[in-house]
Amino acid sequence: MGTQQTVDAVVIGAGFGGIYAMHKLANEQGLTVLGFDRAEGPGGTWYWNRYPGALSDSESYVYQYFFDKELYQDTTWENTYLTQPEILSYLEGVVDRFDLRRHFRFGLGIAASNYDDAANQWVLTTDEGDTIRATYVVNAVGLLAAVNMPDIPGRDSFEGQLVHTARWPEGLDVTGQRVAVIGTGSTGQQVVTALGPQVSKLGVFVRTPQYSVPVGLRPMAEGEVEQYHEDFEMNREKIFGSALGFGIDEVERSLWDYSEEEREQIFTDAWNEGGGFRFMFSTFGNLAVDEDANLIAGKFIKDRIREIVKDPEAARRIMPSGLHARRPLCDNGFYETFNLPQVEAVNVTDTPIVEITATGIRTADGTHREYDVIVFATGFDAVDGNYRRMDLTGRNGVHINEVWKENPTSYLGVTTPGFPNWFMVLGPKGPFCNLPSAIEAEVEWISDAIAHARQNGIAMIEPTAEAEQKWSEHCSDLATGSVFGRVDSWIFGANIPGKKPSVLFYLGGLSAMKDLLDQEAQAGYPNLMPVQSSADMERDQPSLAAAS
Ligand code: NA7
Repeated sequence: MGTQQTVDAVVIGAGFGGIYAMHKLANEQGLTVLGFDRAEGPGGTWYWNRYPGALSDSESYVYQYFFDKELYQDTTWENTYLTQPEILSYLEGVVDRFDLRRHFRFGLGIAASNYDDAANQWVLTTDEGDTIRATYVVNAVGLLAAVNMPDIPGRDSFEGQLVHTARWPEGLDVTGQRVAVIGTGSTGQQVVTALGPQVSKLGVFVRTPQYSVPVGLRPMAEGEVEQYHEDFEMNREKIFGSALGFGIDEVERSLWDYSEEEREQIFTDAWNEGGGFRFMFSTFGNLAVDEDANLIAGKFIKDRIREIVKDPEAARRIMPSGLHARRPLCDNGFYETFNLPQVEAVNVTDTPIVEITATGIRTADGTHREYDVIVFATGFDAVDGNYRRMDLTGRNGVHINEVWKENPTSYLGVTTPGFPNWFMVLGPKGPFCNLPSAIEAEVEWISDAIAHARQNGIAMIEPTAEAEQKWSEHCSDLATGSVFGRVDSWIFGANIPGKKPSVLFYLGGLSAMKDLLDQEAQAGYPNLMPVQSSADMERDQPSLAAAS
């Protein structure tokens, strides 16, 4: 029989979202809060993704919290981008700085979140069977955290080491070994680039080659960090006032207004400066909406690949085609890696993987390649994956998988009807942008909504079904106009066998999202309903605005 405890709030997850939510609720509002994370410490994504080469591709001065000027100005950056150990150490530092560790139980997950209609409380069950009753639940469970481990025949018979990049064992050193990497998304590109020079043999199993540009990793120039510190307010405004939150110039100019030479120059400048989002959004304003313009950007990248990769057959195997409409990627020498004699590209569309054997990988052409280590860089069941993996029921015992049967929905990415006082950080249909900034905006809204309800004596709140439906439709409309919706990728949930593709993001941008959140709060939460009990839901309810 497990223990039982009652608190004001539970925070699930101790990454960027969970840490800030804990600070807002425990430190600022003085609530009793318990935090849980299956990891043995804080960090979220940056705790788990310890694979060689793991790097954020938002610039260092951007990939930060902005809620505390002193924290920002006390933080220093060696390079233009942050490695995984640097981000992990930053987040650990934030936890200690705000004395948050004592609220978290690490190494312990939440297996079930069930709403108790009679008590108007959430009942959460840990992996060890303990229960916690809470008035509020903040889910900061990670957008890219539910690991996708494809069930390739023979996978479990491999006698070497088989690892997923998001579960890379601390200290695993593959120097001098024979390694296979399956997958060439953002993660696969980073791990391939890092391992290429270290290993004796590297097989890169490519299924859908992607467009990538240089990241632009370099040491900070003298005085550069100090300048970012000094410009704190300006940086914050630039990031939160932009669509993407990457600190880049988001241009509106059309590619069609420039000559071929001018376009080439603009693309070359962006290529030399570095950054996947810069290449896509700071060159021309129509690459994400106009297929023909997009293909011209793609051609520029393909030309660079042909220049960089010396062996034409290797270049062919990793050559992207079609629209440049997945998450914009950037790398630190991915294409150059294929010039190393020990690196081999295997295109699994040409020659599919038939099976993993005890000693390696067999492809459809009959070739068997031997490896000591197989790395799955196969991504995540993104956005809604972690919710669906929980025993999660709202009012009247309805499971989240039932509510999200057609597609995962939300109101403003943070709440959903039927789940009172239950909030999501980076839930479905939240903004597609620099994630720490989206997290910060969402956590502040969640915390303010909770404070507002408490101040007004409202027991439970949840969005109206109408508000959610309108939000869903708006997200779908925006997705229709974008090239991103025209290719299969995790952005639309199209990377997991059996998962129904759907609109998982709000493509209207960070600043528009923040404005909408602010408007909802300033108007007194007109789209949230106060709920006293489930019976109340049967009656017409005034909105929170009317109640306050
Ligand atoms: P991604 O971007 O989803 O990439 C996963 C890669 O794994 C991609 O190349 C997939 O090919 C490949 N994959 C997946 N399953 C298989 C199988 N069964 N066989 C061969 N290849 C496979 O995940 P990442 O971790 O790289 O990045 C996710 C985000 O995390 C990233 O954008 C950052 O925001 C952080 P496919 O393209 O499906 O053909």
